[in-house]
Amino acid sequence: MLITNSLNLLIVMSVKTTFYFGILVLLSLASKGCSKDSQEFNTTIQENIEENLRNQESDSVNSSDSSEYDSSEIKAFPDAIGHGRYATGGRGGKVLIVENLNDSGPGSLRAAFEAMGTRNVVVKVAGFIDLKSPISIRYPNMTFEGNTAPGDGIVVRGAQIGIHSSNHIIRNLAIMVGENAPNNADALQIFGGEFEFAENVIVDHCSLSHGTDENLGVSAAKNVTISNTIISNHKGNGGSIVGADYTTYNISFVQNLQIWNDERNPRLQQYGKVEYINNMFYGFVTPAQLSDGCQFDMIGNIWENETNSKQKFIIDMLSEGGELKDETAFIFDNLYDGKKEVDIDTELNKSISTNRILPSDINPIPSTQVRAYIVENVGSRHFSSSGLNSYDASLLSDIVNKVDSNYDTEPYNYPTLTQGEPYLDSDLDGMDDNYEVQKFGDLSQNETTDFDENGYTDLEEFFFFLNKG
Ligand SMILES: [Ca+2]
Ligand SMILES: [Ca+2]
Ligand SMILES: [Ca+2]
Ligand SMILES: [Ca+2]
Repeated sequence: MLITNSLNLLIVMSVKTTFYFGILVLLSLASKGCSKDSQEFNTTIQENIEENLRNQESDSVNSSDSSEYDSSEIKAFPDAIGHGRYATGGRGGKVLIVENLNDSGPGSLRAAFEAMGTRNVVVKVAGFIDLKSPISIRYPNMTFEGNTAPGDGIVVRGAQIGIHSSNHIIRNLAIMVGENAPNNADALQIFGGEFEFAENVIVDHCSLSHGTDENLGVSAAKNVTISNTIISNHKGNGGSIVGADYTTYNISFVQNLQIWNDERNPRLQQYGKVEYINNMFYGFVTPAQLSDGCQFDMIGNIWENETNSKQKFIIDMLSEGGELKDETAFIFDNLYDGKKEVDIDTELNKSISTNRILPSDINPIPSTQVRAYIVENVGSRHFSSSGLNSYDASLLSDIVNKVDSNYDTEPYNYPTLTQGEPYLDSDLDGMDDNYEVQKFGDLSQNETTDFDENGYTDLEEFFFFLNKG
C-alpha cells in the first residue's frame, strides 16, 4: 500500500514537473514578445493544455481501476474544480424545501439557510425574496441547488447572505442586494470569523450583484472555489475582494465574469492567497489591485473595456504598508482588450515566481478562449426556463455587443422573473417523481440513497441532471 502510494506520488510529481517545465518554456517564449511568434506560441499553449488533459484522463483511468471509491476524493459535483472541490455540502442529509418568498418563517430561504444539520435546500417557488436583514449561514454542511426552482427561480434582494461556517456547496443562487440594503452589504460574503476559517466551500454558477460594499468578499477562509459566477454592477466599493485583515488562502477564483464593477477587478489584500484563472473583467475603471504581502497566480485572465483608469497598470500593487514585501506572484498569459499582454507593475518584478503558487487541479484554457467560454457558461441557470434571467442575459449581451457603458444609466434594472410550475415531488425527497420513476422504476429512492453506489446520493445526481439540461 505504501509502495503504491509512493509510486502514485512519483507519477503525480513527474506530471507536475512536466507541467511546470512546460510553463517555463512558455514563459521564455512569452518573454520574447514577438508577434510573429504568436501563432507558434498559441500552438504551444494548446499542446501544453492538451498534454495536461491527457495526463488528467490517464490519471482518472488509473484511479477508476478500483471498483471502490475513496469518499475523500469525491468532488462536490463531477466538474467541480479548484481548492473548494471536495466540499461535501449536504450529502446524505435532510431535504429542506423553500416554499415561499417570505423573509423568514417556515418554508423560507432564511429558515433553510440558517438551519442546523446536514441539509439539501431545494426551491419550489420563483420570484424576489426581499430580505429585511442579512442571512447568516452559521451551521455547516449545506447544499443549495437553485436550479430546482420553477421558471427563472428566485432572486434575493435587500440584504447580504453570509457564509460563516464550513462545507457548503452553493449553485445557481442569484443575489441582487440592491437599493434597500444597508451601506456595507456584500451580495455574498464568505467569512469564517475572527477566530475560525470558513473552509471547503464551493460557489458555482451564481449571480452576485448590486452589493453596497463588494459583490463578493472572502476573508478568514480556506479551500474555497468561486467558479462560473457573474459578479456585476456593484453599488459600493467594487467587484470582489479576498483577504482584508484575516488570513485567507487556497482560494480558487476561476471562470468568473466581473462586469460593470468600477473597482476591485479583483482586489487581493494582505494575507490573501488566491489563484485567479480564466476570468473576464469587463467594463471597469480600476483593474487588479493587489496589496503587499499577498500571494497569487494570475493565469489566462482577460480585461476589456477599461474607462478612465487612474491606475498605472492592469495588474497593480498598492503599497499600503509602505515598502512592498513578501508578495509572490505567478503571472502568465493574461490579455487586455483581446490582443495585448497586460502590463504588470514593475514593482512586482522582484516577486515573480516561475511556478504556480497554489497549484490545484485546474488546467487553464488559453486566454484567447476565455471570452467565448464566459459568454456560454457563467451565471445562475434554470433548466425550466430559457437559462438565465433577463438581467444576467443582458450582461452577456453587453459583452457580445461590446457595449461601452451602461451601469450608471439603469442602476436597478431588475429582471422580470417567469414563474413556471414546480416539478411534482410527492415524497418530499427533493427529486422530481417523474425522474425517479424513469430512473429507478418507482419512488423508493430518496435523499440518502445511492442507487449506483458511486458515492453521490440519488438526490445529488438529480441535481447534476438538472444542470445538464
Ligand atoms: Ca465586504
Ligand atoms: Ca420525489
Ligand atoms: Ca423518492
Ligand atoms: Ca450515486
